[in-house]
Amino acid sequence: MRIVVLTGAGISAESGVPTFRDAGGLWEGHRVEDVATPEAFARDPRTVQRFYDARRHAASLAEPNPAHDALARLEDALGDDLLIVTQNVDELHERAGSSRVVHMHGRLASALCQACGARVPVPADLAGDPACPVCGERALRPDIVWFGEMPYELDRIDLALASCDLFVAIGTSGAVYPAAGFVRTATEFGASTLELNLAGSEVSPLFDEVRVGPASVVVPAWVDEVLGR
Ligand code: BV8
Repeated sequence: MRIVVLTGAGISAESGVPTFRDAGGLWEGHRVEDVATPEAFARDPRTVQRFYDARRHAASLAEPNPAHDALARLEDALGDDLLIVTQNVDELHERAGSSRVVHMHGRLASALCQACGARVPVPADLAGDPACPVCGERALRPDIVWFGEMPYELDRIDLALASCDLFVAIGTSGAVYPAAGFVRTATEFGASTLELNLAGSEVSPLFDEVRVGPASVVVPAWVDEVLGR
C-alpha cells in the first residue's frame, strides 16, 4: 500500500515546539506579516533573522515524540511506499529515524545564500550575518518558504499524491495552501483519506475518516493498525 503522510505543527506540539495557531502559538507572538514574508525580511532583516535563530535554538532542544517514532517505524516497514511531506521546519522526523521526508516549507537547519543560491547548513546565528561558506558573501537568509513564496518539491509531491492509495494528514489546521489542498488532489486520484488531529480542522469534512486525539496516541495506534499489530 502506498501512503503519503502530510504533517503539520501539531505532530511536534508534544515535543514542546509551539504550533502557529493554538493558544500561545508562534504567530501570536508575532504577526505573520512581520516575520514570515519576503517583504518583512526586506523591511527588517535583523528581526526576521532573530525570529528564526530563536526558533532554531528552541527546535534543537526538542525531542521526537512517539508520533515521529511511529512514522519512522512505518518507513522501516514500507520503505519507498511511504513518503512524509512535512510543513514543519524542525528536524524531528529525521531525528526519529525517518529518511524519506520532504520539507515543503524549508528547514531551520538550512540557510540559503542570496548571492550564489547555495543551500548550506546554518553556520552560525544568521542575525550575525555570517559569510556564505561557498561564496563568502554575507547574504545568507533562512532557507524557509515564506508566504507568497513557492513551496519546495511540489512536482514530487503531486506525483506522490497522484499515485498513493492512502493520504494521511497529521496535526495540521488546513489553513495554508497549497498543502491544505492535498487532500482534494489525493481524493481526485482515488486515494482514501484519513485525518489525525487533536481537534477538527478547516478541511476535516474533506476526509473519509477523522480520528481525534493527541498525535502521540493516535499516530502510533494507526501505525500499529497498518502494520497489522
Ligand atoms: C504559495 C514556514 C504560490 C514559515 C509556512 C487566499 C486563499 C488561499 C491561499 C492564499 C490566499 N492568500 C494567500 C494565499 C497563499 C498562502 C496561504 O495559503 N495563505 C493562507 C494564510 C490563506 N500560501 C502561500 O503563500 C504559500 N505559497 O501559495 O505560493 C503557489 C501556490 C501553489 C503552487 C505554486 C505557487 C506558501 C505558504 C508557506 C508559508 N510558510 N511555514 C515558518 O515556519 O516560519 S506556513 C506555516 O503555517 C507552516 O509551515 C504550516 O504550513 C502552516 C500551517 O500551520 P500548521 O502546521 O497547520 O499548524 P497550525 O498551528 O496552523 O495548526 C496546528 C494543528 O495541529 C491544529 O489543527 C491543531 O488542532 C493540531 N494539534 C495541536 N496539538 C496537537 C495537534 N494535533 C495532534 N496532536 C497534538 N498534540
